[in-house]
Amino acid sequence: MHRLRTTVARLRPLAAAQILSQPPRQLAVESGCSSGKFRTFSKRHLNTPSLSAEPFLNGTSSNYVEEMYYAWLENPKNVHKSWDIFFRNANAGAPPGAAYQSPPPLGGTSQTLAEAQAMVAAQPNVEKLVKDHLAVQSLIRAYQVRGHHIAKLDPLEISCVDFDDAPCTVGFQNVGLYGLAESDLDKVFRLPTTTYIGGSESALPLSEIIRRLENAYCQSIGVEFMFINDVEQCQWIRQKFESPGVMTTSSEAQRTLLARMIRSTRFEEFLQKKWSSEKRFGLEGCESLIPALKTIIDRSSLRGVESVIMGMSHRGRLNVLANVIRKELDQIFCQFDSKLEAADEGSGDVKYHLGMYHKRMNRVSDRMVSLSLVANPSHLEAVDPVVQGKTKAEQFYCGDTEGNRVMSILLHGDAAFAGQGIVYETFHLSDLPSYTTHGTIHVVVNNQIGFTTDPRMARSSAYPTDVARVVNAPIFHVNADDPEAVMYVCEVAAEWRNTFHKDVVVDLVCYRRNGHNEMDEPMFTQPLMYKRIKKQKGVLQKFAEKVIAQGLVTKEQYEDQVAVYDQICEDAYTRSKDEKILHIKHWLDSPWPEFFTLEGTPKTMISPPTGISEDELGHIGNIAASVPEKDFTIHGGLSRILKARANMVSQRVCDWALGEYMAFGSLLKEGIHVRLSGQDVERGTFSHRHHVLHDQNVDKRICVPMSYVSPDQAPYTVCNSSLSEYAVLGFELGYAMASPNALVLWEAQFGDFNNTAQCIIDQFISSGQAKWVRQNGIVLLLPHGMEGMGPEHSSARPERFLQMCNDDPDVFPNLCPDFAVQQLHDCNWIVVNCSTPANYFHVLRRQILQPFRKPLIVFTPKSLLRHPEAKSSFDDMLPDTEFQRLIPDCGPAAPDKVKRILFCSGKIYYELKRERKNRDMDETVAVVRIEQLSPFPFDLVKAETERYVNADMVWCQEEHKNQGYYHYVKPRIRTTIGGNQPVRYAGRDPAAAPATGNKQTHLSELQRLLDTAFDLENSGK
Ligand SMILES: Cc1ncc(C[n+]2csc(CCOP(=O)(O)OP(=O)(O)O)c2C)c(N)n1
Ligand SMILES: [Mg+2]
Repeated sequence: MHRLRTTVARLRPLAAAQILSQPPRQLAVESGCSSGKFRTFSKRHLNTPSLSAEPFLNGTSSNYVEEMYYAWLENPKNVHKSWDIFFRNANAGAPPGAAYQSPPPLGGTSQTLAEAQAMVAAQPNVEKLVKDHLAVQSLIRAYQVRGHHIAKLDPLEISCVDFDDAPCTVGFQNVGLYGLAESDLDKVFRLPTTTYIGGSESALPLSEIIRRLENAYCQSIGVEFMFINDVEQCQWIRQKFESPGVMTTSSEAQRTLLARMIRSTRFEEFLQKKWSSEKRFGLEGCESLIPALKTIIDRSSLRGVESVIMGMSHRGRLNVLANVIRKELDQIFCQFDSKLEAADEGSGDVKYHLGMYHKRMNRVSDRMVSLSLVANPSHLEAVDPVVQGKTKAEQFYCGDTEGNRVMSILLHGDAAFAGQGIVYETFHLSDLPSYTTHGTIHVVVNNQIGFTTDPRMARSSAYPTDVARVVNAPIFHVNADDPEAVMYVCEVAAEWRNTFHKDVVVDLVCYRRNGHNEMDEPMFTQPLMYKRIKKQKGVLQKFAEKVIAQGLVTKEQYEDQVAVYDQICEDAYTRSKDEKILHIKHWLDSPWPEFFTLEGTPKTMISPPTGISEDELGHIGNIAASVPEKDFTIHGGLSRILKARANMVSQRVCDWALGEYMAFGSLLKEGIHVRLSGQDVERGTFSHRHHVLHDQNVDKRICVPMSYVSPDQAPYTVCNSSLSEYAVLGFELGYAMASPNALVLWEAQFGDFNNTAQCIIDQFISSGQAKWVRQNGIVLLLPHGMEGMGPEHSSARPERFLQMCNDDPDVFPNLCPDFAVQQLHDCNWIVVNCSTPANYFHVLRRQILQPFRKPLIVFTPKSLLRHPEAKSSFDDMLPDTEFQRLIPDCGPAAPDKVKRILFCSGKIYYELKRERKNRDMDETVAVVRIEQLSPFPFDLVKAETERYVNADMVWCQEEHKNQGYYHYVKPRIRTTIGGNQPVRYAGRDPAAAPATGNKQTHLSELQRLLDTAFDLENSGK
């Protein structure tokens, strides 16, 4: 009783506040109602003046009146006589304020209105009755909204979630408004349709109502869901948690749970016993994570899911690999052997970062399920969008348009979930048509600490999970020391995901028995918490004692089960000693078996030609210039653009957009799926692309001409993204992971913005293959160029990409016959700055036709998109043409007369060309374009330097000296020429910002650098 009173007292302020804060709602009439489905109302009676004028029909009371009204509609005898009269009067059109008549006594049968009125005096308590019902209804709602505040979620009972200080209690005055007294506890109240606590009963005594609500909302599970706008979804959740007896666990389920808890717990104990001084980021304190994940997978498999893609950080990762994905234990154990040599090239990675893919039979569903855990870096949560992208791609390839066959599970730490912005950015992809994975199950290992920082210092929200509320995901908090509750919550989460295809969060409130890693002393910083943890009985022990006491298993049976698993670990340990070599490739999360040989090497080292036929160029060009749908009105300006395209096609030339069209269109025709994603990519930031045409007269009617290239072409996806670089680039990287046979491109709005996705670039794109032997052919399109647009909108920071290239500046490579392909094969990524549409066309096609996959970074132009000279003839795209890593000077410069070779890359070429002409120096200066910066075309640069025997060498760039390409190319050119000659510099001075904001300064800087470049007397700086 004490507990009951406390509960009511704590919930009461909410009820009062709700009554005050809700706007008056008028009576409505149900237009269709069935059990389990919330009612919808027609407006028929909404504005009945008699109703709106009744003084008691305000605020939340209208809910209660609605309840009464439905009941009365079903059968007038269902409600008290007073309500019967009221509704009869209202329906008969009683004038405002007159519908209400004080009620007749109970039991009357056919009193007239006059008789009923005569009874009023005998029924002074009707108003109290209404008020009490309203109070009960508010109480029920209060439990649904805030029951989780008082649920017993924290196994340590030191909960860091302090609602007294949280804003949700601010402003709750008028506590007394709640108005229920202890004497009301035995009174029977009719239950509203917004609760399922009654089961088959429609009315219950108040004490029982509270008891059942406490059971549903205030035990080991705290449900946060009342912010969800969708009524059907709210009702679904209520039913799952309120229905009497819904959480009882069968004996069979308990047995399975016990077996899984044993594995989870003993696995960590085994590692601790064998490698006590090794970091493993153990799961102790949250052992129920393993049965939780297994339950989610079981349930999802039963619902038809065939592939589950997971992402997680360090905590419990080895345990998940062993007991969820079922990586062979010996393979895990041998990772602890410091003497094993690595079999693969590259850096490899620590054991708790590696990925894994495994297909196995799910014993519960008897269906095969593929499980993959995506390799991830230390950078917490960075893997989230990658997992989503991979999931989306797998859904795409198997035609799973609703997420029925492929799903993702993301695991999070409490500190990271609250602190890392990528979590929020990833949530915002969850409902976008081209990015949705149709619901992700998020599981938070909420051990109430992040390294040494406790939540009071780590977040400003009550729960670590509040970020999920932005997408209306229900959040199920659960005490992880109650494994049965955990199982139940996970079942509901899986059902939710597979019913509504929306995100859901399971917050496993637990603790961390050791320090951040097994070597850390947690008492330095969390003395009281750890004193408490030291006294905490392990969850397996508690659960085992419970089921032994229940008679589910005997103590001996339990001990036998433990011994059997311990022996499994011992045997695997013995086997692991036979391993001599560590193979990272055994830890691949996304194998491409048909793309590689069995050994995982490319099937050939020949890169096929990238040119296409004249017919094909003409055909694709015409598609690019057309509106292939009938009666489709495009904007007049766009008509002109398409007409200009048609003209170009008839003249056999391409501008940048058309070159790109030719690459995409031809690949699509060859069965290669193309996906281009990023901010405003459909039209193109610079209004040059126009891959999606919009009917000017019909809302949302669009036409994508690229989809009309050929009847049996691969699908083309072009999608404007959410305004996030980090999440969207991560997503596309994940998408590209799923298959080698797709051209996946991410375009930055301006190249500058790639740095908000820096973590994906550093941790995945540049180093992914070295760490995880996993190839990826993602393409980054980064608009770049100094055009007087200010410090931003200018530089995609080529210097950073080039600094991360793995080719050696000081070693001149062996120029074997297949040098160009070999070089590509060995590099970590390819960096290009194409100066012609044809070269852009070839490099995109090469990306797919080459026999391996490497990330491709393309610095793309802005002003060149419309530059009259930046056009390519069809001749440069025909079958015998290819990507030019270096474009030699093609003017009249005679080798022996040339005094200077100006090496450059990108758009500055056109400025140099113009200036050279103006200065009449075409014969004395050769301008050589390095189109593929990395891997560096040593062979072609060598040929150029040998051609112009009397020339000095200058690197010319429009970027500042400490930026751009200079520091990358200089040592490589010097290595090429044997260090005999200096490589001088013509460009902007070093600077902190990438570009000036002053147009005049921009132009004078440009002129200065051109002056330096062509000042043959002064040999540069
Ligand atoms: C982006 C990032 N910042 C900092 C770190 C260093 N770091 C590793 S684990 C950790 C604490 C994480 O806490 P939590 O998310 O609660 O996970 P737990 O270790 O408690 O399971 C920190 C700060 C990191 N790995 N990534
Ligand atoms: Mg934590």
